[in-house]
Amino acid sequence: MTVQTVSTRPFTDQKPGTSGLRKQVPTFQKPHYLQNFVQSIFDSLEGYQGQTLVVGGDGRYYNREAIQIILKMAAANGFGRVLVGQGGILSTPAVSCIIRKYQAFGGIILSASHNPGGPDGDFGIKYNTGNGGPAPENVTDAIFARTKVIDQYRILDVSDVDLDRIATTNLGNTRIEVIDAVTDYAALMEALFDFDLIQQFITGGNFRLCIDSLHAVTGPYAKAIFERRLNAPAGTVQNGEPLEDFGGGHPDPNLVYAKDLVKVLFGDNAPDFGAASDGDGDRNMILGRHFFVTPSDSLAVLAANATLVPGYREGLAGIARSMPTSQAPDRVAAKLGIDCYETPTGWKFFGNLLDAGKATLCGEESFGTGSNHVREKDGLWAVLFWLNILAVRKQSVEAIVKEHWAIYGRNIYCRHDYEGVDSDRANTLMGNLRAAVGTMAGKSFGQYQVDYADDFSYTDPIDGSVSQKQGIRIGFKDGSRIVFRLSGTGTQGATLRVYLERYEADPAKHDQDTQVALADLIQLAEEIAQIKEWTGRDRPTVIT
Ligand code: VG1
Ligand code: CO
Repeated sequence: MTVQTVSTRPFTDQKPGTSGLRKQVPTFQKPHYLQNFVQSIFDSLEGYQGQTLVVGGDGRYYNREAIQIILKMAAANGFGRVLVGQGGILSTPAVSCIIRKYQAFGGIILSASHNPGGPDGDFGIKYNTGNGGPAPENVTDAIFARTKVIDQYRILDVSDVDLDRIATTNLGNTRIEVIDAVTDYAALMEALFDFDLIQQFITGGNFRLCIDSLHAVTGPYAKAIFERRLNAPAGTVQNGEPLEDFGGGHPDPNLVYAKDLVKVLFGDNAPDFGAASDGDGDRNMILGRHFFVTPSDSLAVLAANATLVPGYREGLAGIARSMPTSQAPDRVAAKLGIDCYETPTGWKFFGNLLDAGKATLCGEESFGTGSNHVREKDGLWAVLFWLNILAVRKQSVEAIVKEHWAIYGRNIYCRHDYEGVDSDRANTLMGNLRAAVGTMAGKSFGQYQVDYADDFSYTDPIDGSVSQKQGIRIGFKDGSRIVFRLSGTGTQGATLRVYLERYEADPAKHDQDTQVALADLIQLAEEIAQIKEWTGRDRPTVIT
C-alpha cells in the first residue's frame, strides 16, 4: 500500500459557483479532473491531519467512482477517519448534521443538486467546513486559486472500499467507517419535532399526505421517517428509490419539474398535503390540496408559527432570507420585533449569522428553508415543520396561508427563468442593467416610481467580508421589486432569473392569480431589460 504522487496540470475552469463546482459528467471523468479539485481543497486547508472527514453524495451517476477516489486521496493526505454514507448516499443536510455531531473537520458532498443526472447529466462537488455549512467565499476562493497552479496530487494505490456494508476498514492509517445514512439525521429530526403528535395526526384517518422524492436522495430518509417511524401508509413516499439518472427527471421540486406530485395534489380526491425534495435533499416544495405555497411564504409561515414546534418553543433570534426571496418574512420579523437579514443567493451566506446566533430560521425563494439545527437548507425538516404546525392547528394548508395573508398582507411573488441562453448575450443584458441602475432612482415607469436601484452588495455583519455584484435590484415606492441575476449553478450557457414581487394588503384581492397580479411588473421587466431581444426567447422556460 503506497502513496502515489501523481503529476498533473491545472484545469482553468474549476471556479466554484453558488454551490460548489458543477460540470457535466464527461468533464468530471477527464483524467485528473476530480483529483485536481479534491487535492486543491485539501491544499487550501490547514490542520486536518488525523481529523475526521465526512463524505457522501446524492447517488447520481459517477457518485460511487468519485467517492472511491476521494477516500483514497483523503487517506493519502493524512485524514485520520472518514465517515461515508452506506452506498455512498448522504443527503446534504445529513452531511451537515453528521459533521456537527461527530465534530468532523469538514465534509465533501457529491451532488449537482437540482440539475439532471446520468452519463450526459451533471455532477458536482462541494466542500463543507467544520460548522457543517458550505465553505464561505474566502475558502472557495482559496480552492480556486490552488486549482490554477496545482501540479501534483496524492492518492493511495489500493483496491476499492465496499460501500454497501456497514463496517470499518483501514486504508493505510485512515479508518474508513461506512455508516447508516439515515440514523443520525432521523434522530435530530425527532429531537426537534413532536413526532407523537404528528403520528397521531397522520394516522388518525382525517389527513392524507404524499411525499415525492423524485428518485433522488431523500427516498431512504422519507421512507424511514414517514412510513416507518411515523406509520404513514406504505406508498406515502412516491419515487422513493434513488436512481443514478433520477429516472430521467429533473430533481427540482417546483411546479414544473415535480409534475407527478402536482398532478396528485391538484387532481380529484387529492390528499391534504404534498411535498417534494430535490436531488440532494436540501430543497422542499409544500403543497396543500389544490394549493401551492411559495417558498417565501413558507418561510414566513414557519416563522410566524415557530413557537408551536418543540425545537423552536423559545422563539426566534432572527430570520435571514436571500435577497431575491420575497419580503414576506420581513413582515413577520417586524411583528415579532426581531431582525431580518438580507443576504446574497446561496446558503453559504447564512453560516455566520447562524453561528453567531443572530438568525434561527433562514430561507431562499428557490425552495430552500432551514434553521440553526444544521448549516444547510433542509427539505424534510421543512416538511416535518409544516406537519407539526398542521397537527397543532388542525386547519388546511390553504387556510393557514390565507389567514397569514389576512394578518400580514400578501407578497405576491414569482420567478421567471430563461434557461440555456447564450452566455455572452446574457452578460450583455446584465451589463446594460448595471450601467442603467445608477441613474434609475426617482424615475417613473407608468404608475411605478423607482425608490432605489443597485447591483446588490453585501457586507457580512459578522466578519465584515464584502460580496459584490450579487444581482440587480429595482425597488419601487409601493414596495414592489424586480430583481435580475444570472444563475451560478448551471453548466450550459447562462440562465437568467427574473424575480418579481408586489405587495397587496387588501384581503379581498388575495385570491388573484399570480401571473395576472404581476402582469404590469412582468411587462416592465421586459421594457427595462429587453429580455426578448437578448435571450432570443419570447417566454420563460420555467415560471415558479
Ligand atoms: C440556485 C438557487 C439558490 C440556491 C442554489 C443552490 O442558485 O437560486 O437559491 O442556493 O441554487 O441550491 P443559482 O445561482 O442557480 O440561482 V441547491 O439545492 O441546487 O445546491
Ligand atoms: Co439541493
